[in-house]
Amino acid sequence: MITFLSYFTAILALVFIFQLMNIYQLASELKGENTGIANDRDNRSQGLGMLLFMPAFFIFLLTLIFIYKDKMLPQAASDVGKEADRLMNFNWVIIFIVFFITEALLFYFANRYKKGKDNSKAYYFPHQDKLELIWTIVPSIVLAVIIIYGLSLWGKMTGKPDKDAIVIQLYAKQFDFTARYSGHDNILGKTDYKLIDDATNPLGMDTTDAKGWDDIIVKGELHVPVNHQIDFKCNARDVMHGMYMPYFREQINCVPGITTDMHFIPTITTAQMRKDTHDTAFDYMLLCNRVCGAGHYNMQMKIVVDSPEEYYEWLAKQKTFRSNVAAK
Ligand SMILES: [Cu+2]
Repeated sequence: MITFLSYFTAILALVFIFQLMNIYQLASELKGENTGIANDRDNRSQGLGMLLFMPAFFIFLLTLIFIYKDKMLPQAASDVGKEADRLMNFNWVIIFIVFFITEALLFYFANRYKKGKDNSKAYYFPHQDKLELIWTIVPSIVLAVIIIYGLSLWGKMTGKPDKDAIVIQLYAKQFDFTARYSGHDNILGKTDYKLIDDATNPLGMDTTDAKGWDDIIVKGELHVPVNHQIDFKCNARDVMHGMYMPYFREQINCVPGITTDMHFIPTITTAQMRKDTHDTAFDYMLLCNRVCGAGHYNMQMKIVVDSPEEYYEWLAKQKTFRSNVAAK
């Protein structure tokens, strides 16, 4: 009822403003003013309006930023995540400097060069090489810096992982994730899509490859140790999925037929994050962020960042691929 009333009031207010404008127009026509052509008074009031709008616009924007700053990205919980935030902030600083300068000039010029009383015309300024050179070269250098900075971070995320990085396969399908730990040898066993059997071998593991015997397959939640590099190798069975871990600032596509690779060091345990956020139910999540079908909205997996002791304790309780096969 209240929503209806507020919509109704808003519509009435719009009608009121519209009618007020009609009255104003009719009154000026009666007074004999030609309202179709801007006169000197119009030009001055519009110019002043431009000047007043500029600070109002800036204050509005800065207030919004101040009010909603807590709603920006959550705390980064990985080594590369912190760097990604630095890159993001670096971009914001550049964007804001350019934004404030260009917007201020835009509104200032609109007033400064309004049509004057003497009907003077603005100076026609068609071309100047020096100016064009400046506004081409300066943004090119700034953009090159941003791109090189971004590429170097991307290289760090997707390049060669540490030698002792824990290798985990993330297998995406409609509509869930499966994690496969590489076990003692830290090498994932071979797979082949032709061997996939939903009931007995959902990842298509090649049982003749001994490297896969100690692999550990988990669903629902995956554990990783804090301060140790994790190397995620992503695959997809059916369509493209997304591997998205917002707190670690990690995102890469899982594409059928190829393996995509991303690694990072988690720096804050789940327990610590629960303390920091004052949220006892906090959990890191792996989410799919490619619209992959009807169940996409619910395609996720919990990530638990443990202390090393907790991690190895958890890992020891998981069944290896071979012991699982033997049990069947
Ligand atoms: Cu998906």
